[in-house]
Amino acid sequence: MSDIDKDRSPSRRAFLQGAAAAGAGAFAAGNAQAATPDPLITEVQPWAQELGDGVDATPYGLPTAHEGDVIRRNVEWLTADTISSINFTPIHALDGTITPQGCAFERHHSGAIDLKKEDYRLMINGLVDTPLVFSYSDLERFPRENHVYFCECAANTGMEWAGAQLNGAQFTHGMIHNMEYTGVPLRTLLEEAGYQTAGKWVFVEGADASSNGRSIPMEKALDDVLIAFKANGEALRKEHGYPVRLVVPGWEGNMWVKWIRRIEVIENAVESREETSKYTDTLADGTSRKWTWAMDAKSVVTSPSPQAPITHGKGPMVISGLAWSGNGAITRVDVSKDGGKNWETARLAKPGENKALTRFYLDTSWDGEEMILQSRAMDETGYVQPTKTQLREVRGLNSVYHNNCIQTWLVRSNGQAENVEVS
Ligand SMILES: Nc1nc2c(c(=O)[nH]1)N[C@H]1C(S)=C(S)[C@@H](COP(=O)(O)O)O[C@H]1N2
Ligand SMILES: [Mo]
Repeated sequence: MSDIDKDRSPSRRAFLQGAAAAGAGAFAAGNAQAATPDPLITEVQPWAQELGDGVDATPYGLPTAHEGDVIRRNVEWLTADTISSINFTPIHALDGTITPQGCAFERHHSGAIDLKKEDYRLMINGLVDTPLVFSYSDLERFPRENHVYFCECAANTGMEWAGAQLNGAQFTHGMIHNMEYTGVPLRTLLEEAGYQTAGKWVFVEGADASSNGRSIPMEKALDDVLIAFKANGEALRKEHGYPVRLVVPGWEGNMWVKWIRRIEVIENAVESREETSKYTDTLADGTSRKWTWAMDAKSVVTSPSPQAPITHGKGPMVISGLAWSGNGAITRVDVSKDGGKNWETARLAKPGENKALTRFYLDTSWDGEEMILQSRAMDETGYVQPTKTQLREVRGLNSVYHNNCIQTWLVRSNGQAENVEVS
């Protein structure tokens, strides 16, 4: 057993000693050696001397002002304006796996539109026996399902191909969110319309100006695609496609059409559109790969990370992060503190779920030394997340999309972290 292994489950006593030694006031009362009494323990505080807010102070609750920096952020130089743009989920500051809609990344090609339920229509046409138009309340009459899925933009981590660039997990890995969707399987609606066997694809489009038209193979459309109208129990937010969006589990975000208004059953994929060909992947030999739909297994340490430095001293420490795979469930995540030379298996907070985020923890101890932190995900297909070098051998340096390489954070002895590369 290495020293690292021994340190993995610090005893409660060791934990308390560590905390007292680091000067944590909360333990002062029980510690004979503590010199100064902690007023937060010994004095009656202002919030205990007056009354708090009554109910209904905020009929729809907001996060406390003390968490005001847990927000989506945009990188201004990435796009010309905020209309056709993207922002990033503050994954460095969240825990668990569900992304609150209020801080889930947004990606719009022509802005987030305002569409009322009453004005909402969904048409199914093309190679079907009966073309149909559904209103919002029509959709509510079909048997519905609940599923948790991640949605990752194909461009997530796309700025990191040529070198470590953006300094924070929010910016390198924050084009992702994970919500519990309520909706009707697309299969149910296709069956209702009577899709014909000649139909090999569905062409899906949104009600916004960009329409974001995409072709999806019929096999996927009949498998797990959802017509979703709720996320995390409540209505979709405007920016995520209110009142109805497409959920395409495990596949790149651009296929998850928001404000979905039409589904056409077709024989051949629509390829003429600029949008459909935009997401090709450049390969190292200069050729391109046209379709890459599933998001391969990936992970990132969210804490510590550049925006979430270590603020405590030596001793017990929780390293935490997220892992996911568009091809199924995460089965294992390993963490390295020395740039990939040695690996320790992290604890999954829950068994990995199909095409959903998995939270991992390494309950460990920090000796105050520099760390070169990495995480490596494995999924149920046996796939192992590649290193940056391995991925570049196949994809070169000029790719943008589908970068699922192992991320490296250099954590300095002062607790500050930065985005780096190891060879
Ligand atoms: N109608 C429509 N759907 C859309 C888009 C869009 O611009 N218009 N953007 C797509 C892209 S590229 C992504 S990554 C996801 C992002 O979903 P979100 O904004 O809910 O995070 O929506 C997709 N669906
Ligand atoms: Mo995207």
